[in-house]
Amino acid sequence: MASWPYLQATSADAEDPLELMDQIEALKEKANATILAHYYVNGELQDIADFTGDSLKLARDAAGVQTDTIVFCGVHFMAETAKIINPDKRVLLPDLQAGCSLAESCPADRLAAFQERLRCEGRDFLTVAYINTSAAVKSLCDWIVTSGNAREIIERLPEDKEILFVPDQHLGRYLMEVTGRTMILWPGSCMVHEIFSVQDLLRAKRNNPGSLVIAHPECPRTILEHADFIGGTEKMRRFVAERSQPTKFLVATEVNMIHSLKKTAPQHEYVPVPGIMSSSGETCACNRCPHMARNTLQAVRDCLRYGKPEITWQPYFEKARDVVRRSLLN
Ligand code: CIZ
Repeated sequence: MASWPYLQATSADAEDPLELMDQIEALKEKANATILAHYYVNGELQDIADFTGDSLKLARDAAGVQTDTIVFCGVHFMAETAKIINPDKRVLLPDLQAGCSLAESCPADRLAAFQERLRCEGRDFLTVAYINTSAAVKSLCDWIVTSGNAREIIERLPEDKEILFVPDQHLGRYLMEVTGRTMILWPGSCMVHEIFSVQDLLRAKRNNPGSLVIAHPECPRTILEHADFIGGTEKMRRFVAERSQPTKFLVATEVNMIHSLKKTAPQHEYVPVPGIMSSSGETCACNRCPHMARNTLQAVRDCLRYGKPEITWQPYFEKARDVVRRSLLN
């Protein structure tokens, strides 16, 4: 691949958002790049992206990208997946520190040791990983699921096998309920969805009479019990789009999702379910993912300018490639 030719001096006053957007547009063209953005990144990044979506949609979009370079506005495991699907493309992640609490909860060596222990006990099982896992973990798994396709994939698995589900215990428990399959659950959870409190949700409901609660299945059961609709981000979008009557929705997921909901169905009002609320009614910002927040206009501009940080091919990507393609692209 040719060396990165787009170095330019930055002027001190170039950090105005509109100016940054212009710079990104120009650099994107020079670099022959496509920008993919997850629904959990800032609205301004969603607006300049060529594709927005959840992990499943973005994996499929990544498979169809024609340019040499992909800039993935999201977190590390998502950019890894795009690289696995596109070994010959340059995949840039604006900030390599953009990780995921779920992925971190399940390191590959611990999963391998646990699988070995189950095998030694004579257990006959399939390992199903939520997409929020490292590529090294994916390479140890039989299936990858997302909030968009988990139910369908679990329902297809042979009844005579046990299922080890990693790493999200809350999504796993929810899937056990809706599919009727018993699963061995890894004890991981998402730092954003785990933090919603029932009392705060009930207070938000009381303060917004007539509202409907839409909640992500990564939330604990105590939150889902109060939800009118449970689904991943794409399913949430479809749900609000299908309702023509203006409605107030209380949204229990990463707060940036509201940007996409507003664009999809502007007739409704969206109220973020708060992070932890104090007795005075003030809330923390913990319904905002700190990893997703590392994606900024500056970081996107700089990664296009310098051609890094880049996701580089790792030996275990080869093994992860089969399971990614089988699970996400079929
Ligand atoms: O599938 C994804 O992208 C995640 C992590 C959540 C969602 O529902 O979009």
